[in-house]
This record gives sequence, C-alpha cells and structure tokens, in this order.
Amino acid sequence: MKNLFDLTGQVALITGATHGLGMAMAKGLGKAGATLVINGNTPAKMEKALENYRQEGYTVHGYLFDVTDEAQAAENIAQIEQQIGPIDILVNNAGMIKRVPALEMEVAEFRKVLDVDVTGPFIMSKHVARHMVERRRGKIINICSMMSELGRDTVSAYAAAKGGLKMLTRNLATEWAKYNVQVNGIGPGYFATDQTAPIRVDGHPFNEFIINRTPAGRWGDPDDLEGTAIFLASKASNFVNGQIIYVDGGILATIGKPSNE
Ligand code: GCO
Repeated sequence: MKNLFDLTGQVALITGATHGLGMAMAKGLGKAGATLVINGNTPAKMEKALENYRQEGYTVHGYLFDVTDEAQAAENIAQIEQQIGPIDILVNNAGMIKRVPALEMEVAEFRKVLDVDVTGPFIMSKHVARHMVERRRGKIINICSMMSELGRDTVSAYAAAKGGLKMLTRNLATEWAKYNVQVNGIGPGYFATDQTAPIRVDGHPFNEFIINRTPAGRWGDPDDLEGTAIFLASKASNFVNGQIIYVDGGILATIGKPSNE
C-alpha cells in the first residue's frame, strides 16, 4: 500500500516554495521520498528556505527565476533536467493576490495578477510537459483556490485568475492525458499563511467569519495539504485527470450559517 504513494527517486519542482503552502506541500512530497527542486524569486528568502529544508533533512535544490518570464523559465527547466534529473512532478504553486475593490483596481494590477496566477502556470506546464510527453509520464498539480468557485469583495483579479487556472487544468488534462501525463488541481480553503495574515488577525471580523463559514471550524494548517499533494503526485492517481480537489474544511459543501449559531 505504501508503495502506491512512494515518490522515492522522483524529482518534484514546486514553484513559490520558499514559504507558505508551497513549502508545506514540498515537504510533503519530500516525506514521500521525492528530491525537491524549489523555485522562488527573492535571493534572501531562497537562502533562508534552503537552510530550513536542509535542517529538517530534505534533499533540496533552489532555482531563482520568474515564472512569468518564458525565456527564464525555459532556461531554468532545461538546467534542472540536466543538473538534477527528469522532472516527474510539477507543482504550480507560485501566485499572488491584490485586495482592491473592482471600481478602484488599476488594469495594470489586474493584468499582473493574471500573469502570475494563470500565465505563469501555463508557461511552466508548457516547458515541463514537453519532456513529460516525450517520456510518457508526468504529474502536474495546479494550486487553485476557493476563488476558483466563489467570489468575494476586493478579489476580482484573483478570482478571475484562479477560475482561469481551474479551466487551464481541465484543458491541459484533456490534451495530455493520452501521453500518461495527469494534470489536476488542489483548491485550498482558508489557510493560516503569510498571504492571509492581514485578514487573520484576532478580533478582525474576517477571522471570525472564516471560522464560522468553515464547517471544520478552523483555519487550515499548511500541513493539511500534504496528503492530497502526495496523492496527486503519485501513481495512486494515474487515472485521475482534470480534477480539482478542494481541501477546505467543508466550505464549498455548505451555504454557511448565521454568525450567532
Ligand atoms: C482572500 C484570501 C483568499 C485565500 C485563498 C482562498 O483574500 O479571500 O486571501 O483568496 O488566499 O486562496 O482559497
């Protein structure tokens, strides 16, 4: 049974894995045996992250590049294939959010969010999948969001992008399933990360709202994503194509309840 989820000897490239959910999922894949290649775009954060992974005993390599720059991404992917080995697993996790009411959002800001959250995963998938298709083997996992399904005040660009990433997942799954490349997504609910730090403060009405809105009654812990990441990266999911697995404590299962219940 353990064998079904074993990633020993496989190379996993995780974008935006110097902190947060990317780091938690990378560690999950590492625990299942994968060699980790983490991407980031800030040298200081990368240095700190590599130290953290290594202290905990993970085999890890860091590559600094911008996932929205096709030339940089292609060059780094080629280097990883050459220096570390064939990329078996790609996790498109790097992303960004802007919380600005739609009436006030600059078009340039809107475009930037789409560029990082949708075009980045497209660029990465395109350049990694050409190798996977050749090898007739590969796993791509796109990190979606509650906002792939639901709207919320101030996050129009992010919702448009994450909804787009869900459909990019289905489309790439459609194109590459015949080559034994599985493309799926994970949709995290509300997790305790740096991204949600500004809206997770004690006493902040949003904090209370999320706890009330989540049937499990709590924010997600980044470790809650490990199992799903391992499943979608392993041969246990070899006939799973184009699915988004929501790891959300039940948010999408319910309409919610009044705050005084
Ligand atoms: C927000 C949050 C969310 C989460 C997450 C939800 O402002 O509503 O930041 O967008 O980060 O993606 O699934």
